[in-house]
Amino acid sequence: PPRLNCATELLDGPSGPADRAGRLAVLSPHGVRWTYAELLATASRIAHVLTEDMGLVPGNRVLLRGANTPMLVAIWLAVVRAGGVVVATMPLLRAKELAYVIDKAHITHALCESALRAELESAEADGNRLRTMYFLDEARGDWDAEEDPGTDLEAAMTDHSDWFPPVDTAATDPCLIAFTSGTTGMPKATVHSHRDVMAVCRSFPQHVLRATSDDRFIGTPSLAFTYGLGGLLLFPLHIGASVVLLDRASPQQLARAIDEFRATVCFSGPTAYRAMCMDPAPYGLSSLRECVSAGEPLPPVTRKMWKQRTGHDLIDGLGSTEMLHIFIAMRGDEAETRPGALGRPVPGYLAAIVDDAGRPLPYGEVGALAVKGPTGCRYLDDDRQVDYVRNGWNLTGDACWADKDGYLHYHARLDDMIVSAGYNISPVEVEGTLLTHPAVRECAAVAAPDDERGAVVQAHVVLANGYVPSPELVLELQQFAKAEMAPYKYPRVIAFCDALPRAGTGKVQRFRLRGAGGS
Ligand code: 3SK
Repeated sequence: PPRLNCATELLDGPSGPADRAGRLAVLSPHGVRWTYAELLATASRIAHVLTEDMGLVPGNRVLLRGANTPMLVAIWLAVVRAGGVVVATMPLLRAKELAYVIDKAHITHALCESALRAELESAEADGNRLRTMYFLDEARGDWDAEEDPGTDLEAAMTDHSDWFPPVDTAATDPCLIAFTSGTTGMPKATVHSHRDVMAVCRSFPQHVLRATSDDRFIGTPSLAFTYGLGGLLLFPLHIGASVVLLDRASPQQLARAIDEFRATVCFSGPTAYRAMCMDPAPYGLSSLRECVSAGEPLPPVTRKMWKQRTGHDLIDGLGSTEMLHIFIAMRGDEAETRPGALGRPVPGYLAAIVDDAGRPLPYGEVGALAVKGPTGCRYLDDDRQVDYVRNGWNLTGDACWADKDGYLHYHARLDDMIVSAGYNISPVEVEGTLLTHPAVRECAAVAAPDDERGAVVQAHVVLANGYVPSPELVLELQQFAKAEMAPYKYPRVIAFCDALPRAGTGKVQRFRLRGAGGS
């Protein structure tokens, strides 16, 4: 429809609020259990605070800063219900990064968890442009208005009604500005509308995930990362399911919470799934029904380990902040017959593999992935828009190839491809191979400059428990890689490290590994 407020759709569902009022909507390990009626009441009170106490008018941009909690979900819905535009930020962002976001997105208001206020205050040190309120850190436990007036937001909420009529917005009005993780330069701000939000709710979850209102969602990605926003807010609420919000989510904490809450649908990344297999905690994970992996390429060995550990196949997905969510995916049960494939376009999206001039390439040839569908890239004020969208196709920056049945196979991020002595080497393949060696817990392959070959493959390796770095182990890993892949792909340089540098999204920051030493 031309008029649409997606927060209403998410809170009320297709049959109106009465239908789902008593169902559980959001839960947390700190004891919160809100029904849809309670979530609506909380979001309504916050929307009143925003509009009446903080002077928000439709179109204002509101910075959100907090861990994944029920309160953050209510705030997200409140801002959108009031016609505002959410700009959610990763909890780990420092003052300088926050200042960039505030400036770039023309933020006027902020709602920030009290435990995270210091960096926001220093981001604002040079001017007090924002109208800001703070809310309680979830780990402080249940909040009781009588005993503890809390911080500004909770105190202000008590004065307001628990019903806020949604602002009448156009479907094409922006409701979200999401920043990319900035692995290749300054983060880009992507703008998404109410219609975009509804479009992603009706594509991947409906056609690939096929969750129902009886499902209970859980997972690790931040709500500030659109992967987490979809999996842990938009998708469960759209279908009237429940979601467990984990403010801290190490793989161990995730495994424990899956068991404790009997979660059925999990959104996470390959590293967490692998860690749950490598350090098996005494949690059965038997409640799980569907598990989604995205954010980083899924190594085949991780898929296999997860199946052995849980009996379930992972759903692999490729998405981007620009497209809002997943546009290529494969259900786990298809994985058996399509080993190594990434998947097919999610219904609603089209994909093509093109050369530098945008011409389609034959099956089997590696080229740039181009996609189009109900969502697409709209950068805020950024020259890079013309590089991303050409002739209506979004160039995602991924290199893939397609087989004759229309399945796409992942090669690498275009920026990460390694060209060595004229060979085009996929770091994803090198990593996937090294990960099958028992000594390797995590790894990332990058190009290291080399006088003779132009570049060579350098692997940064985090060792599994019980292994220590040594020249012998370097040789062993190199021999192993040569035996498993065409020898020109083996890592000529190997560097051991304690952890890979990662962005708040969990993505490896390869730019920080290029040029870092090794043997
Ligand atoms: O950036 C990604 O990897 C991603 C994956 C799935 C959904 C959304 C995003 C941004």
